[in-house]
Order: sequence, then structure tokens, then C-alpha cells
Amino acid sequence: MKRFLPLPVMLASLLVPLAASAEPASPALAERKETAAQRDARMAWFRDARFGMFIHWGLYAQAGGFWNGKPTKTNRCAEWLQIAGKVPVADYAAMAKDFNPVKYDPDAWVRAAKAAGMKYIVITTKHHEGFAMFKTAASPFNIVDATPYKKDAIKPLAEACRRHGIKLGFYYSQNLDWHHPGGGGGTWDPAQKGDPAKYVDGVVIPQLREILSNYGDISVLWFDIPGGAINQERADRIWKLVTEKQPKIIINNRLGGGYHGDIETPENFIPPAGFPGKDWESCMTMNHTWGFAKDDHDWKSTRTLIRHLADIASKGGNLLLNVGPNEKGEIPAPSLERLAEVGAWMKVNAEAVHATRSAGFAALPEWGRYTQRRNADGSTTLYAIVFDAPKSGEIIVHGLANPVVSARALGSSGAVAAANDGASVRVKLPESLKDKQDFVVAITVKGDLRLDNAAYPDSSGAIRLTPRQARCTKGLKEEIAGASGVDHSPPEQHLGFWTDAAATATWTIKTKSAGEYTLTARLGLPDKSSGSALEFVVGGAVLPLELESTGGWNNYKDMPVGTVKLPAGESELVVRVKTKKGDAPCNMAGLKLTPAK
Ligand code: FHN
Repeated sequence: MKRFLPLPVMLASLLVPLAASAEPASPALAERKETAAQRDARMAWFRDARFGMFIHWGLYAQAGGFWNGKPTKTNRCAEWLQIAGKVPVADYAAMAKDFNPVKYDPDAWVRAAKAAGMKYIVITTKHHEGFAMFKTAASPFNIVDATPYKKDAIKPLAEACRRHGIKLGFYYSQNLDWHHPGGGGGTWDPAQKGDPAKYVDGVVIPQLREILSNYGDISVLWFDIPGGAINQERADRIWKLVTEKQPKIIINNRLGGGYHGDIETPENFIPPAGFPGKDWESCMTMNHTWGFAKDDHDWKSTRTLIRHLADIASKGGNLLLNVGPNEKGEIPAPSLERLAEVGAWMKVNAEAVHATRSAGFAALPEWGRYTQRRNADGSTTLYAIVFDAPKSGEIIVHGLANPVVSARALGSSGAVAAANDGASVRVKLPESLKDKQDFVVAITVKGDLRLDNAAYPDSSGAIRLTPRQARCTKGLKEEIAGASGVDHSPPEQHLGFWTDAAATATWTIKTKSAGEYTLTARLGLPDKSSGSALEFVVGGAVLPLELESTGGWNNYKDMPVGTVKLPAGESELVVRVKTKKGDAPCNMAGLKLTPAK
């Protein structure tokens, strides 16, 4: 289901051409004037953390997604109530006199995060509503001066984080501000009119200075919605202030002014192949709203949350999982239940998540995900995070040539038999795991992982050829949507930029036995590329395919190519251009070989 937030929120999803090797981190290095080694040292805790808590808590919790008794949200997000209801500034601000979160217990929040296996917390210090959850001299519109609660909410949280060894990050809405004159996005109340320069100099800069000075070491600064009031000059000043005040701070990619920041920030979305060579974090709601909504009871299951965490970690990213406390300062019970259940899973399986790295497989196993950990003795532990155990009672790690040292199931005493089988490792599961879900098998092998990234038959005999597994010559490359923004379904991972008609894509296929397959290609192309043609060279045959528009580069359709014969053992499939119309013949999201009936 496509969900689109209003344009100011809709950040362009970037089509990022990815070279086969990792992306150079040079923009991030240049921005912080640091070497790769210095950056690695600064990012180390984040890359090991893998899991954090996002807290969206503000005056909007008082409304809980309702205004004048009516549900008032934008795209199910309750923290967008004021713009959804075009609520006048004075009427919205009047809520503050009733905001008194007497149940707020930051120590309990931090303990809940820690028990869930989370290593850091990012809390909204000021969201688009302009209300500060901290004492600020820049505006009386804050929790200390404007509410009967009269206490800074950030200070006790910072102290609790220090007590429990949890890193603290701040979310700050630097552009959108529907309260202060000149703030971005305020268009419905004359009180919002003002000079953006005065808003930035009078509110944003002073408040950033306060939150970066008054609460100790801050580990993350989570800006949101670039553009608008933040032009290059203002972004430059903000960047300078932040990096001088907190030199080791991690800054996300949403300041604006062309700053790449340290981390990509897909939102309610997991990029198919992550962001190879980049640090990234997927932030997710547990229901459909970031801020508390009285009527949103559509919670993701714990199983879904665990699998998102595993999927993200397997691609080298972090999950920043959101809670939206209510007007009393309570995290909703369904959120706490899920945090506790994820924590129970992490109690057994955290070693497959914390301080792991992507294992680098080019194809995702059909039964789950992989992470890896390099060991001090030179061996590597490959974690097979099994979502659903194959009926066969065996998992096959295709394309792993390293000699097996040992294998064990986390949290289970059953013996796990693992053995090399040619270019793969076969793992026989103990009876106790045969029909289980969401468990981890740790396979230790000699040396650093050596993967062949060839395409192998899955349990149904079908062979999928993914963009990541392709070897492309110049003029064709892998690209995925670098989605930094809202919950929208970006283009599939694919091979694109096929501007050179001489460019080819090649896959290596390995099968145990010879066989006949029907070949389909998942392609997308606009009208102007209609009339292009490809050739598929495989099993000694050349299969042509004339292309008709699918309505767009990323509007993919499965196109039948024909029947092919594959020999036993290793073979290659090459795709080349026969006719190129327009800029490129098509984008290619992958191929599939299905055993012929
Ligand atoms: O508009 C905000 C939204 O309220 C929420 O804070 C999310 C969290 O990443 N960020 C913006 C939408 O992209």
C-alpha cells in the first residue's frame, strides 16, 4: 500500500547508482574533515548497536490525534495534527495549559529500551509543532514555561541514559515549525508569518546550542525535513555549531544545504540491499503514527519487528523503533509488550545482531537472513537467522566455500550438524528446531567469508538471478532507491543506467543436475524505449526478447523469454542489448528460471 505524506515531507528518494564495490564515503569524510579511520572510530558504536529507540513525545500527545472530538491526522500520523486540522497557533498552544505528564518515568523508559536490546535512544526535543520538551530561553513555548508540569523532560532522560549506559540522541525539527513566525510549513495562520532568517537565528540556533550544551554527551542529532527555512548559509552555520559543540556526534542526512551527514534514513522501509558502503538506519513505527494516537491500535506483531530487525542488521543497518508516549508520559502498553517480547528474543539471539556486520551474500536466503562476526582467532561466525525452518529440516548456505569448524543453535542444546558440500554448507537441524521459527544457527568457519554469489536453485528448484549477483560491464550498474523519507514503496532494486548498448550483465549459475527451465525477465521501460530488444545467452542458446513499454523505468513486469536448458554444474547467463531505443533499453530487476513442467 502506498502512503504519501504531504509534499514538504516527501523527500526525494534518490536513485543512487551503486558501483559493484562499496560506495566511497568521501562526502561524509570531507564534511567532517576526518580520515576513514577517524570516521570508523566515530561510527563504531553505531555500527555495533544495530538497534535503538525512537521517542516521539510532544504537546501533540495531549491531543492524541483528535481535535474538537474528531480524528485529525495527516496520513495516520498524530504528530501532524496541527497541519491536518489547520489549527490556529493560539488554539494549538492553549493545549499546553493542560499538558501535565505526571506519569513520566524516564528511568523506566530507558530500562524498557535496554531490556529490549536497544543501545541508544533518540527523542524529539522539538517537533514540527515548535513545542520544546526542554527549558529554552529562545521561546516560552516549552514544557517548563508553558505547562503545569514545569519540568524539563530531557534532563532526567539524559541522566537515566547515563545511569544505564544507553547513548542519547536528539531529534530536532530545524525547518518545519508551525508555531514560531518564519518557521517552515506554517501557511494557515497569519501568526505563522515571519522571516525564516529570524526564525533560524532566534529559535533554531539558540535551541540547538542549548540541547548540545546542557545535557552532556549527545550521540546523535536527528534533523528532519530539509529545505524550506534552511538554506545553504544557515545549514553551514548549523553544521558548524553542531560539530563544534559535539565533535563526535553522528548527524543524519536530513539537515539540508547539501550535507550528506553520516547516516541514510529510510523510513518505514528496508532497502532491498541496504546501502552498501554507507551507514544507515531504518526508522519504524510500531503502529502507523509516530506521535501518540488514541485510536491507532494497529500494532505490528512482535514477529514482524524481530524479522525487520534481522533483515536490517543483515544488510548492515540499524533499526530505530519508535514509541509514542501519551499525554500522561506513559509508553502505550502494546508498545511495552512488544519491547519486552523482542527483548526476550534478543536475550537468546543478541549475538546474531549486536556488533555483527552484513555477511555480503548477494542473494537473500529464502528461509531468513545472515549476519557475520569476525573472531579474534581469524575464524568467522556466520549467523543464519532462520525465520521459517525449511520442511526438509536442513538449511543450505549456498556459495560458502570456507571450511566448517562448528555449528550450534543459539538457545538450544540440540546438536547441529554442518558440513561442506562443494561450494555450499549443509546444516541439518536438530529435531527440536524442525518446525520452529525465528531461531539462529551460528556456523563458525575458517578465515574471512569467501562467497561465490552464484545463483543456486531454491527449495522449489527455481533459480532467481538478483541484481546484486550480476557482473556488469561499464554502462550498466546496480541502483536502488536511497529512500530517505516517508513510507512509500520505492523502486525495486535493479540494474539500470543501461546507456551503453555494448554493456552486458552476466550471472553464474550452479546446479547439481542438468535441467530445462522457463526463463522470465522482470523489466521496466518507458514508452520511448519501446522497440528495444535484448538477447539472453544461456545454455548454448540465444533467446531474443522484443520490449514494449511497461509505463516507466520502475514499473516492472515479468516478461516470458523462453525455455532454456542448463547443464549440471556451473554455467553462465549473459544479457546483452540487441536494439536500444531512447536512453536505454530498460531497467532489469532480475531474472527467474523456473523448472519446466
Ligand atoms: O514529519 C516527520 C514525521 O512526523 C516523523 O517525525 C518522521 C520520523 O522520521 N519524520 C518526518 C516524516 O518523514
